[in-house]
Amino acid sequence: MKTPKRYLVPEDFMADPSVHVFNDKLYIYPSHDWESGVPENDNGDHFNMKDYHVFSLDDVMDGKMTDHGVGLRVEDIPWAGRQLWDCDVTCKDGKYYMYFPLKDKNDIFRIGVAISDKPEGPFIPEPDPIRGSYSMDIAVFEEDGKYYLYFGGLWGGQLQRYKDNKALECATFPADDEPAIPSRVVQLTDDMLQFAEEPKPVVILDEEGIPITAGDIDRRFFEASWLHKYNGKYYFSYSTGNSHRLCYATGDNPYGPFTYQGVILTPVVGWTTHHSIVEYKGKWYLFHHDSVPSGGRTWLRSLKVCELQYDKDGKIITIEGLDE
Ligand code: FUB
Repeated sequence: MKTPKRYLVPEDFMADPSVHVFNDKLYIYPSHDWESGVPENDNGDHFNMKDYHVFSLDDVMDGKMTDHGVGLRVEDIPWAGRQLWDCDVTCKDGKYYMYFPLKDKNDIFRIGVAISDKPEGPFIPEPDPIRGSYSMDIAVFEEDGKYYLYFGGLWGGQLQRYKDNKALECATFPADDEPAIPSRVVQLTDDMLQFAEEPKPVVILDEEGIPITAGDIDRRFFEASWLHKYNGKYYFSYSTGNSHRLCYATGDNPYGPFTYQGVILTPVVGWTTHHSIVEYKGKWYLFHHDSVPSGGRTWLRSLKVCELQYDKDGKIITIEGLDE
């Protein structure tokens, strides 16, 4: 389906939008791309982000985007090495918790927490990353006072360096006919600062109930986890990375397993694709990014939004990534 889309921040480069409704407004927490001069490679070194801006909006397709300025910067994080990638924010008891992936001084991705009294920040980082955290691309889903954190991504996201939540001596990719490396989900502690349990794999099954394999690159998880609920079902959505799609799978609870359903967004201009899905004022929206305004430079991405629709059976109607 071709659908009208809006670029949200035409004056700057922003990517990986995590979007939530707080105090009746939409708050957008993107990664902040910039021209750092780092050459492009499969490790993602060119995504050399150093701060986050926070935006809000109350009319999705036409309203003014308010830029609340910098919510967190890398130099304020005591354990920082480099690369602030996709974050997410949630609210508990009037406090706002930002979860962010950042490489530490040994160039290992860890997940940090930063706290604010307001959704727009500024966010004050905790002195250390979450114990036992690894990899990147955070999404937080809340239900009945429980907070579920989804994370993980392949290649530069370092997920292939871990198995059963332990670091491996060498990065290991499964053979093409073995189950794909899964995203992870974990509940947070009551104080929101640590993992309350061991992270669990987010298993995606095919229509016959068999785990999607590593060689099935059009359907397997790569990065950019997101969870939303529609008509009582849990929708786990993600990027397929090197096949450049946003796909989704549905399940009966936040841990899964989830059964593959289809493509949400076909490939966009640019290598990465990353999104969030949110309901606001009775409509559903897909927030994502592409590299059209930068002329295809993969590390300079622009935020976009469009409406997302379901058919009568709850299937998401596929959106065309290319507008022309
Ligand atoms: O923005 C850096 C990385 O690119 C993100 O963490 C991935 O999801 C991809 O969008």
